[in-house]
Amino acid sequence: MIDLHFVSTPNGHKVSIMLAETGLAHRVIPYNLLKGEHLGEALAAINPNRRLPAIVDHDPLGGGEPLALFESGAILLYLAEKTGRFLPASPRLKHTAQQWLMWQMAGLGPQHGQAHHFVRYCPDPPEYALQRYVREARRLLDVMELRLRQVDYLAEEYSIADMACWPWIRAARAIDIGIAEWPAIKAWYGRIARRPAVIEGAAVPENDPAAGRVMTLNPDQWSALFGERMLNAVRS
Ligand SMILES: N[C@@H](CCC(=O)N[C@@H](CS)C(=O)NCC(=O)O)C(=O)O
Repeated sequence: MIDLHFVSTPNGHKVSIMLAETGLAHRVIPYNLLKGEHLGEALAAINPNRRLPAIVDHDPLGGGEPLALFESGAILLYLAEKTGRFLPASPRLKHTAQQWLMWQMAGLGPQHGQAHHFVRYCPDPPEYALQRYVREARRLLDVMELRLRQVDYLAEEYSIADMACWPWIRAARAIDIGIAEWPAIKAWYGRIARRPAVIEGAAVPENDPAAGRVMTLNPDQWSALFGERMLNAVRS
């Protein structure tokens, strides 16, 4: 049994999709970020970074004590190794999949994340920051488009690299980026969206507090996500 510590965001959906794809037994433990539930000691014991998703595998690869893991990319690699699925068998394609997974973790996710911050959460966004992150978000889509003009999936076969990117592409509409501008991404997006496990994993659970486009947070909610409450949780 795997516990999935979860919030309904692109990073969370990467893992809920992988769990649906592999059919591994799991239970979802939802957190409400706006209430600061992720800042408490329960998550800190699993993830000192106090961010989601995280997992605890009670029947871990290699045996022994339950294994706690954080960072969605590391979790996807672990689940791929545990099941022997969704990482290509050939070394060439396996490393290609890992390359695109790292690209998602270091580029697409963080840069789109900053664009989401300034477009959706920042009360008075500076024009410079808006331009900087939306431009970079779009540039990364240009990069992905070039790749997907050559291949159906990022590592030629459907893999955890696609699972990592797909929820962030889905979320781009919330920052007014329409993927119709990138035809190869649009086709790739549709191929993946039709997979039954993606439909299942991407719907878990339907409690996205940030589903709307622009979020107006009260001061306490803002503090839990971006201010003193967030900072003090790690320092305490
Ligand atoms: N690189 C991390 C990012 C985790 C992350 O930032 N998660 C967000 C939700 S998508 C979170 O927990 N936010 C809470 C906060 O910012 O305090 C991963 O991919 O797992």
